[in-house]
Amino acid sequence: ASDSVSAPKPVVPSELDQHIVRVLRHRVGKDERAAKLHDWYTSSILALRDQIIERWIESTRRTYDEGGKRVYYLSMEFLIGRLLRDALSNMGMTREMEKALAAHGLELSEIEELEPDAALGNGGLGRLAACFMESLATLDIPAYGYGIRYVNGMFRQRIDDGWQVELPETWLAHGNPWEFERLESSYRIGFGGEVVSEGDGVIWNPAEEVEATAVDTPVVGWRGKRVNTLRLWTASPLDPIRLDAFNAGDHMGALEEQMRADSLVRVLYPADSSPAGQELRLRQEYFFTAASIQDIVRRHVQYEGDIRTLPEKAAIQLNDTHPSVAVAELMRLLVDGEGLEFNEAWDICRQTVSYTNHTLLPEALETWPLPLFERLLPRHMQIIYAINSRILREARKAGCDDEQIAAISLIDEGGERRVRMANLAFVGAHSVNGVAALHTELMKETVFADLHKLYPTRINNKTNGVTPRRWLQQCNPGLTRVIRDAIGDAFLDDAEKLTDLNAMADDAQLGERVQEVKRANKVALAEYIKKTMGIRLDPDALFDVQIKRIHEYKRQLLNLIETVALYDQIRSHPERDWVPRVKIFGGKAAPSYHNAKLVIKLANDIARRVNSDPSVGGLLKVVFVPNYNVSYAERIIPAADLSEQISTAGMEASGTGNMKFALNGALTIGTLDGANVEIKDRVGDENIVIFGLTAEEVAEKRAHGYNPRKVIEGSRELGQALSAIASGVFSPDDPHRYAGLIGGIYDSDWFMCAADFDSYATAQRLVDARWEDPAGWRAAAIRNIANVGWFSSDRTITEYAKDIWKVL
Ligand code: 26R
Repeated sequence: ASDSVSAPKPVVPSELDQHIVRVLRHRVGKDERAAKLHDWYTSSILALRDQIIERWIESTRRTYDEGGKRVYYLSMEFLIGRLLRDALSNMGMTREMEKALAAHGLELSEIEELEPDAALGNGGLGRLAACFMESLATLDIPAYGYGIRYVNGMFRQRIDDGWQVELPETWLAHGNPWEFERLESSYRIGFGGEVVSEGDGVIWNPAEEVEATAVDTPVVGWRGKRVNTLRLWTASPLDPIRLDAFNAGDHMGALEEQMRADSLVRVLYPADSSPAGQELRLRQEYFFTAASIQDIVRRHVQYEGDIRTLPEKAAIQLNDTHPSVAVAELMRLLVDGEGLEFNEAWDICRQTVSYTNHTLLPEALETWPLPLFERLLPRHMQIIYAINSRILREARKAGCDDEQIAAISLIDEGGERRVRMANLAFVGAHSVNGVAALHTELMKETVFADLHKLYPTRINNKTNGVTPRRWLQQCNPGLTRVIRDAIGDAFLDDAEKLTDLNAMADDAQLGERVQEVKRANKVALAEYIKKTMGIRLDPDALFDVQIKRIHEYKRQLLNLIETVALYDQIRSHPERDWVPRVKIFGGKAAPSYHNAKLVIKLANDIARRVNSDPSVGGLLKVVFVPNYNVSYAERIIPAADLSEQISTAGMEASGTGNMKFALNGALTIGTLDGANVEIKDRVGDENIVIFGLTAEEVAEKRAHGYNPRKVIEGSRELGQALSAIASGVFSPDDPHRYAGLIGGIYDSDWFMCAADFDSYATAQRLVDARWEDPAGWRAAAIRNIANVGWFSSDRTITEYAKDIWKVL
């Protein structure tokens, strides 16, 4: 009350403050007194953006003047999240913005909350693309990200009575202050029709055409040295309305073209398990790939005049096979457009293109029915046949037998004939990389074994990384401060300098400060969960977290079975001094993935029962947080004590959450899978908890008969937990709900939940024991932080730049 009578503090408006007010008036059209929070939000971003644009223009000029090679990162997904905090921090303007907003009685944190998550991706692959964009700018590499400007990105997840419900996310509803539409950068994209020969060449007459128009978002690197461009394509019809049809009374038919164009950029495919068998997905892939390749070729010819120097000036990286058709599209432009000989075009293509594989799961390897491909892209089909005959002749000459030829072919001839996008990307690229050491070795031994024999130097490894700006500095300012006080600022520019912490890992004072920050982060998360879900969590309990897409190979089910076993144990032995635990789950299931959705329901059923059981006395709490996304990850990861990375060995290509948790001082419980293997090598065996079968042992069990029933009979704890779930203890309203899910473990257990259970449960009790020694736990946490700087995406991108793109 005394505030209202005392005179306002005289504040000298800062330059940024004045700028924000000018923007508010002239671009948003509001007076300070009438401005709503959202108007301030828009004005703040626009004012910041003005500063970014200066650097952007400067970066573009420099690239042009230097005439060096540009990197083009083609990706169906960019899982960016929010940009305000990231841009402010990288521009070094956070304090300035806080002050400017304070002058109007506003808090930056509340403005930040208004920004919707740009969720133009499913999970790991999309988030990796976003980290890479930030690192490319940080490392001052001229680069463009190319993708689709989806109107509806990842769906919003609601939990209704424990079940996942999908709602459309309308991230563009209030406009997007970050983006610029570039009407001058638009291209015609054709579909269907026929190919006719004309003289020496051929002409493709598409039956249908849409226009792709660029929408650009600036990507600021650390310390704002370079600003690169994320170029997302939007679609429009050549003819927005057919007036003849409209005037004849066919009002819907008149708008058909508009609707066809809209559908191309309408939704992100949420299916990250099943092959998207839909024609629309192939259309989306071709739409954004063709626009990107045309843009690259046009830019090159405009600056250089000669298409034959393309490999010296452009490196095109394919993020998985989704943009594989780039190989055929580039060949088409070189042969049909530029009039090059096939062989010369092929050399240019291979020198320019490279491909990253992100999964070995057979069901996620893209293939398209040949009739569909031929109908939609008849000229590309011809080119693919031409490439195939060349490759198969090469293979024959190298001595391949029929079986090897069949495996190498771009066409899968077994059953319904299909085009193999992975093989197309492999042969059309000079580099094919995996995303973790183990994954890369498995690529050589499994999916690409025969191609690898034919081209033994092509496969290489580039272990994934994450940007330490977003995943340490921005999401965990408390920890960042503690580290700066301990070892100085050098780690801010080189994450590998975090190793300086090793010398202090046992320092009690540092341990205490790290612990204080962790506790504060846990309190903040607990408050948020209380506010949003009404569940009360004890910040002194061990926060045990598994957040990622829901998938059988990621084994949320194994974690849940162990949770049930622990629940049983606590109830049978209440006298033991149990370590209080909070089990936090989060993640989305593909809408058509039945078992994944059932796992979400199971987590919620277990949570309801456990959380309301007075006999566990608060020693165990289970929470499934709804709508897990990038922003939620930024809240949860700094508050985690234990990171669950428990995929069936050999199935998780890399994982990147694992890196983020370790960087924020969580200990990992995990299998020897993906990048966990390399995390273990770096943090040391004593600072990580590894359990379970190795990839080799999994393969061997699958090949030589594995009897899950026998395993279950041999483990009382496992047997009881499985029976409890299967018999409806957690689903009294529908006792058979989980009979099928659990039956799958008895019958086949493809993902080895039973095989790994005892080892996992034992590992969890070891975690408890370690938690009882707080000083030891803190030292291990510090050793994790100290030794995972290598997993910075700056290191990953430096390797791509040197080994694949040759730009450093
Ligand atoms: C074909 C289509 C439906 C589809 C399949 C699979 C679309 C998207 C995916 C997602 C896959 C390829 C993915 O996200 N892979 C993840 O890539 C991360 C970054 O390399 C890895 O860390 C992670 O292990 C891997 O699952």
